Amino acid sequence: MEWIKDGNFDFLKKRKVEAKEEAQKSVAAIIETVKANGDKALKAYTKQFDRIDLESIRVTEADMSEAAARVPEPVLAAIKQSAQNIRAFHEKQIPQSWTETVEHGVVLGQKVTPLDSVGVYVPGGTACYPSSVLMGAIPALVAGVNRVVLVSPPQKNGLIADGVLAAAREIGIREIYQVGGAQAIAALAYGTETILPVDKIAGPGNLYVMLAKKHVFGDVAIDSLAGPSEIAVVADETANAAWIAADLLSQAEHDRLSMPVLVTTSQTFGEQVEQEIEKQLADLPRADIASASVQSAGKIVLAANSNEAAEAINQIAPEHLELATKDPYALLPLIRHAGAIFLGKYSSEPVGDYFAGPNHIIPTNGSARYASPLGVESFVKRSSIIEYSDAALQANGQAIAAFARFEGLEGHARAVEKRMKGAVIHG
Ligand code: HSO
Ligand code: ZN
Repeated sequence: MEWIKDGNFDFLKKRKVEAKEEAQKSVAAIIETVKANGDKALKAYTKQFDRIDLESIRVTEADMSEAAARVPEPVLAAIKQSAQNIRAFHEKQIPQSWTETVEHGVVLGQKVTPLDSVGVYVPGGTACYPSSVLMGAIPALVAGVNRVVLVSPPQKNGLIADGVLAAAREIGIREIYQVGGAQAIAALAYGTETILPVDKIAGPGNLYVMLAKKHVFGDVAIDSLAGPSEIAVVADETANAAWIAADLLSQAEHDRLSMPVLVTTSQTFGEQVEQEIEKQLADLPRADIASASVQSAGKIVLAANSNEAAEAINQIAPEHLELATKDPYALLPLIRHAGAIFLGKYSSEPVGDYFAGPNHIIPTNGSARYASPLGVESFVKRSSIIEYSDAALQANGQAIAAFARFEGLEGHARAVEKRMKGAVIHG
């Protein structure tokens, strides 16, 4: 881990993974080919990238139930409980439509409508992510989205991971396609013979998936551009160094480019965590990935006091933040930029990844400065409601017409004045 003792956060500038032009070009080509050739292109790319000859792009009901039957009972029970917790949390987020009647009987309001259709991308790769099925799809279901579709790359055995299918089955998702990568994003955006296009694409993926989402944005909505996982921990000497080291490693094991950061007021504590990380890496199954992340992006920031610690966090704007200090609630008001905030010594980050209820699809790459975790509001939109009465039009018509004429829009002015009694100047 690199120590930062001078408050210099230049390392944050290197945080963005710059996409090579070559990758961008190949993503653009994949998208155009899927647009032109549909299912045929999906099968060809699946053969090329996943080395699978797809018989059927859509996962069958039988595949789903067989997959679920292969998942151990305690895991199915955990998926079920987790889904309940996630649903309960997200139900509190449902935005309500409202109208109000103001002066002259004018009615103003907002009508909230769920999106018609949503595609959730579930990554494949070195781990399998049934938890991301729940986190991506449940908010859309709670929002009332009619059609929630899942796409995920097939594994070496030619099928989507059992746990992913079991999680989808648990929450009632039946429309699943075994395609991944940029080709899956293109199919969701533009449709193929088998896959009808969706209105919004959500969920994390690798660099190609991210570039593809960026490419199709505008033709279809996207949630965000997720980068590698990040965790920042503010801890003082009252924290348990072994526990904090384990939490940092939990995110480091996601990706070689993940960023684990410790911010502490105690040099001794920082040194203890550093030693613990080395110790725990020794028998961590994904030590190769975790140690690459620790070495390339791991930081220990030494802060003089809690104000400085909070300032460091606000500059980092981490995806996940743990406040493992004596009084985490005293620190909380100072934190302005963090995607998910875990308070106290028992709130280990994976509690949130799997179980607590809040979403684990959270802004990365410093975007917690302006963005929020995925939620029900990601899957609804608002329509404004306006009803003007006769009295309101008579009272305000002149002002509206004057405003319109000032903008040089005589037609607008006349439309309002037509309805005005007495003062109508034009026909
Ligand atoms: N920590 C990841 C989510 C995840 N963790 C899925 C385990 N499974 C999001 O940053
Ligand atoms: Zn995680």
